[in-house]
Amino acid sequence: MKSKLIGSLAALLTLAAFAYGCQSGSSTTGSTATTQSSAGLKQIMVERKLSEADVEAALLTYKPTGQKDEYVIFASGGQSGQILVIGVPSMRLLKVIAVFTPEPWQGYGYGGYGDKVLAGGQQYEIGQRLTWADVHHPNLSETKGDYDGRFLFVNDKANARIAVVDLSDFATKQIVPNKLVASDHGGAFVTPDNEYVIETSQYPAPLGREYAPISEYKTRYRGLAMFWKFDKVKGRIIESESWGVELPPYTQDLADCGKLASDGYVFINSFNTEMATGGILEGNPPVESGASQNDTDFLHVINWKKAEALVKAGKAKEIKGVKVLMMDVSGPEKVLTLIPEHKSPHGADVTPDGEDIVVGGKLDTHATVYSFKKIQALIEAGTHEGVDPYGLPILPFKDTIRGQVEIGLGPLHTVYDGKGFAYTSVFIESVVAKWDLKSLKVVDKLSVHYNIGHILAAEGDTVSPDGKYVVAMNKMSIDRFANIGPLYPQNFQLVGIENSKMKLLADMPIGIGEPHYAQMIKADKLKPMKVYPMGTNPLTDEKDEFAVTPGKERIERKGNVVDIYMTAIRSHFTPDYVEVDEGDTVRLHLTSIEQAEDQVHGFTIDMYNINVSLEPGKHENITFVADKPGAFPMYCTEFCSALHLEMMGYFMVKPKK
Ligand code: K7E
Ligand code: CUA
Repeated sequence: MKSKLIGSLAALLTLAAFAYGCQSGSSTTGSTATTQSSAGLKQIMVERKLSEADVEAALLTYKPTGQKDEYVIFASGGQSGQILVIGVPSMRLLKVIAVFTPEPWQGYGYGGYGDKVLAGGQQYEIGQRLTWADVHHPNLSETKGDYDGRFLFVNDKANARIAVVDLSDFATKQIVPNKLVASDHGGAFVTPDNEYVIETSQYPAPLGREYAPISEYKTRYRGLAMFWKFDKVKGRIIESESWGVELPPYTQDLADCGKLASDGYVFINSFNTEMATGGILEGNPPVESGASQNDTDFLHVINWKKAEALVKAGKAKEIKGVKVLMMDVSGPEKVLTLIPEHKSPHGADVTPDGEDIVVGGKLDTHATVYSFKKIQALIEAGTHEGVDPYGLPILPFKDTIRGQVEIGLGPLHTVYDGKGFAYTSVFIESVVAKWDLKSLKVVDKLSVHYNIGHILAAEGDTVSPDGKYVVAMNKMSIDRFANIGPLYPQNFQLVGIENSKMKLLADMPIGIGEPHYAQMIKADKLKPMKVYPMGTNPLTDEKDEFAVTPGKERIERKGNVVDIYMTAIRSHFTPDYVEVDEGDTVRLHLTSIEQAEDQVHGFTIDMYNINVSLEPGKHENITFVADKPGAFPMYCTEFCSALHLEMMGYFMVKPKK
């Protein structure tokens, strides 16, 4: 057994040598160097108990220093409120983008531009400052149904917010709070040309964040699909041109946008059409069982292009200044239609050609494949088998589907390879199920470790997926890693899907929050800047009016307002000595006048909770009250040069007499 294994390892190494253009030949040609290293490798395999499959996986994923990844994943950082950027196939963490949570390295939320982004995401009328988020579904911007590498959108389930990240500098630019709903889940999904970023609610609540007793759940609680208008040139959501579609108080879950054949439509699965509200102490069943009584829930189908036209025609009602198309309009106008789904489903995933919508069974062993053509024909013909309590038409289930796939225990989400196969995450069974989109038969299953939630594919949500990798986003990792206490990391597992059998290639523990979805884009589609044009304010993407040029550094006082115009360059700040009086308002305008790649400075003042990152060319405006007297060192927080420690100064606050 062992010798056979080692024999094929030699063949594998030969292949590897060819693949990497190695000049030293192979064991079959008798090169001494390779023979010695093969012998060494054989020994390593034995000592480390590595199988041939392990070595192959290592060869397929290992990136020697300097070799770059082919793909980049943008993954939800879960409760961390951030986005993880991961290289594929190496599964190396490249960055954590600060989004909803203050992040010190990027100087996000410690005095600089990030404070303003975070402030934009607050609901001040509610009076609570939010410093975290439950990040679920990052989605890349699209042009003609293909990732264009320009922007990234993500939702905060807990507080119903959407964030916009600009991939020209990988910085969060905008957070928009939803004024109408109390939690979201079906977001952030984009329309194929990114006209809209979609956010649909999860747990129903009175629209506009009002109070209504739970006994009025059926009459006053509602869901909502929000269509956030996106301006691709400015790279910002335009709140005033955004609108919503009222939904019944079922618990809307995952959403996906139609494309190609189904362009112009949105699909949202749901659960709890029972409208259970819990109340265990009052003698009611908990939501988990109350919501699982009916045999079916509803797939919601929204014709968003028609909804948009109706909103523009003045058919919407204003709630808290937001235009909302109500159900008494959307039902009769065939804008909102329901289709039965098997009980408590999860995931609604449109195929790359837009023809089918796959809904995972969750509590059912099937995935249901709905046919868009059939759905559309029924809607247009006005055929329905009944209406729900809100007057919304319900299509006959049997006439809407192309079939059902017997998947296994707990199917959730489905992604595609663009070669005719679908890959469904199967939570309870802890497998990835690969199935044929034509025959609707499972053709391969791969065990993953453990309890896979989402699954993602290379270019997976585009009209033309790449079919090279999928990643299993596993919720549990029980015996996979060194014990680090009772809070275990989640586990991303890279799976090769180029051959008929799936192959597990690498594990990546995720030690920051519980991630949900992620998307994977070809790395060469990302074209971020390497340095900022001199004096750029990342909030506006423009040269700041207070940008400081070398030689123009100065301190100006008007009354008790002190303006400090400061520059940073290796290895000093100018000015490096600042004197103010206790109680003065300090407005620090700080420009990095570096233009060399990867020459980053930071800036902090002792005891003032100020810390900004100064990438080359970046400008920051920091305003604060000098309310603590003392002699405070200010210094550069990034090891920027041999004289980095010398890059410091004093910020003097003279006490009031
Ligand atoms: Cu399935 Cu919030 Cu996308 Cu997680 S959701 S698994
Ligand atoms: Cu600049 Cu350290």
